[in-house]
Amino acid sequence: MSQSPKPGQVMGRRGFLSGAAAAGGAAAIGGLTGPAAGANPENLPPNVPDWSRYLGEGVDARPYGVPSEYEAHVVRRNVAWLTASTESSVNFTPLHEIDGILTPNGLCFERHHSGIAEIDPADHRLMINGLVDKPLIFTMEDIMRFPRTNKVYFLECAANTGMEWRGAQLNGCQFTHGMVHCVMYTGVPLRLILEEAGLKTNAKWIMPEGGDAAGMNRSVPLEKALDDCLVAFKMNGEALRPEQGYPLRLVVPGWEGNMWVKWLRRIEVGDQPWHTREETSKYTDLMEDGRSRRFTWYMDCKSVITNPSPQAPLLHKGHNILTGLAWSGRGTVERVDVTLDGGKNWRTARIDGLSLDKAVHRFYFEFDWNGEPLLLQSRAVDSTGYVQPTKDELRAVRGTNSIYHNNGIQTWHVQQNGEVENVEIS
Ligand SMILES: Nc1nc2c(c(=O)[nH]1)N[C@H]1C(S)=C(S)[C@@H](COP(=O)(O)O)O[C@H]1N2
Ligand SMILES: [Mo]
Repeated sequence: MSQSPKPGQVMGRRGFLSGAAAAGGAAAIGGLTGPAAGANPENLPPNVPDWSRYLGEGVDARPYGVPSEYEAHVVRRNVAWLTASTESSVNFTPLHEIDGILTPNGLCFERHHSGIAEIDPADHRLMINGLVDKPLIFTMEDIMRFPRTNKVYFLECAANTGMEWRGAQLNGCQFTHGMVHCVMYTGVPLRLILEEAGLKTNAKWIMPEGGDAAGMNRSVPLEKALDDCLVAFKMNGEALRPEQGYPLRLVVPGWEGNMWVKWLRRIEVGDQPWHTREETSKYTDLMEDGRSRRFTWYMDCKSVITNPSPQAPLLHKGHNILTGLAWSGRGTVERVDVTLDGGKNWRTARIDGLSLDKAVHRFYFEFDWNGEPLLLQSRAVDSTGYVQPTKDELRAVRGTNSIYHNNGIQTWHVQQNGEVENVEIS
């Protein structure tokens, strides 16, 4: 290898992969063994397995379904040292454990400034005030009598991958890229609600505000509010989870997650931006020359290989599946290219499933592995023709003072034993 990878900080060894008995049929690579290696021979053919000998649980056992006990490792995880408290903090979607384009509700990452507000929908109100003909207060029942629509959108926190600006840090795509989720929202176009109140001719901006203790608020230009924003009450068919803003959240497609106000209680209409905390001291980046970027709303095109990755090592030689996610706040993803050798050769991956505007796209690349070290990267191109940059290209323009909006190309180093590390190459 001509490039020398700089390893990331190892956090949390993959304990769930080691220690399994080597009884399975799968050939283990360099001591790494998958779940098949831990099989109980009594359950294997030609024996009749345990679960075929007894009646199972009845239909009254699980009024609200939960995953199999064998999937208990598939959970959101936080990184304790990142924040001083868990109430003003973040956890991460286990991207290496999911497939397709939709994130299951219970696995959507959470980002709160003041913990999860627990709201009784009977007591919840949405107020519209400011530059409107008639200020209005809606109940949840009022909201649900507006015409509604269903849309699949990704939400990405602007701080996703923010820890990687100065080099490889966190060992796992869950931690480097897990501040993204993608669900189907059911909600009312915000335009219909604003029109109900009637906009004054000098109306130019709105300020959505949350009902949590943070009362989190942001300025959103009226053009965007009238274009594709939703006031959503359902995700993937069921009520929003409390973590995601139950009973009501703002959906701001393609724009940074911070603007998607949860527990939405008020929208003020104004003629200029408010310059709230979340768009001045936070969610803004300092450039090399000391000036700050202002109103960086769009989430630019980005991709990541989720498997293999540090939490999902290669377990077999021969046929293997590489997969990952790509998204763009400016449209659809047109193409994803992948390299196994740190960028010497690029091949086009197969985008599979739906290609929806401002939603994540799933890509696959089937390959054969002979045990040689690999440097994996993916590079996405969106429907505007924008090409995902390298991290060095980003730094050349933005410097190294940034936290937010890091959409640079990620590198994973696959070692001969199948273990995978977060590295950077230049
Ligand atoms: N009211 C309120 N809305 C909020 C927040 C918050 O703390 N309070 N966090 C914001 C941030 S920074 C992000 S990235 C997204 C996270 O949405 P999620 O928790 O559904 O993943 O919600 C946004 N909306
Ligand atoms: Mo965020």
